Amino acid sequence: HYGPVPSFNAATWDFRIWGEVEEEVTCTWDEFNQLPRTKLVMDIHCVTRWSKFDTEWEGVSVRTLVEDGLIKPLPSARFVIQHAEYGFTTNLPLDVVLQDNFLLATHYNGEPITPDHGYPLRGVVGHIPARNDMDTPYFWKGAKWLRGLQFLTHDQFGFWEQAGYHNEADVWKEQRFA
Ligand SMILES: Nc1nc2c(c(=O)[nH]1)N[C@H]1C(S)=C(S)[C@@H](COP(=O)(O)O)O[C@H]1N2
Ligand SMILES: [Mo]
Repeated sequence: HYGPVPSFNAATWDFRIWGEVEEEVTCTWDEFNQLPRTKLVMDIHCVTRWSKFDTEWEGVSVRTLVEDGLIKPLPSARFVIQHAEYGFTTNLPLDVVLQDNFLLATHYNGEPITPDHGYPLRGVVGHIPARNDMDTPYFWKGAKWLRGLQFLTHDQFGFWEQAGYHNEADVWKEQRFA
């Protein structure tokens, strides 16, 4: 990752959802922890040619939040930017964010995600083998130290994408650079 590992203060941390949604939402760390939780076991694949099998993640599913009416994307919403500490961003199509393999993850293999890997919250994007209608996404397009989601009508490159990394980053095609 780029830059230092940020510190976390539960009293001042908040999570914000804004943009192409019916209502903007902000929640505190306590409120975030009241949200419905999901566990997910999946293989992760990186565009740099490594895989890790049967990884277990726990956190909050954006799809569940939408199904429960806690997030109401407008019909115009088609892309999502994850916003993290220090202004780091990364962009994904909304249909990827709404897959059951996308999680706002607090735990990895039963333990809170470590500071280096995004404590207290990181976006996790992974592949489910049955879903071959969709590109296998780019595990690295998950923001560590995640603080918010912005819904957009049009795609807008994030930090690494602006720096010349491939926007789709299909792992099977090894799409590293644009
Ligand atoms: N906030 C933040 N998140 C980030 C990045 C970053 O620079 N800042 N880099 C991404 C990239 S390029 C990678 S490869 C992974 C690295 O995650 P890891 O340190 O858990 O392996 O984090 C992703 N998320
Ligand atoms: Mo990376």
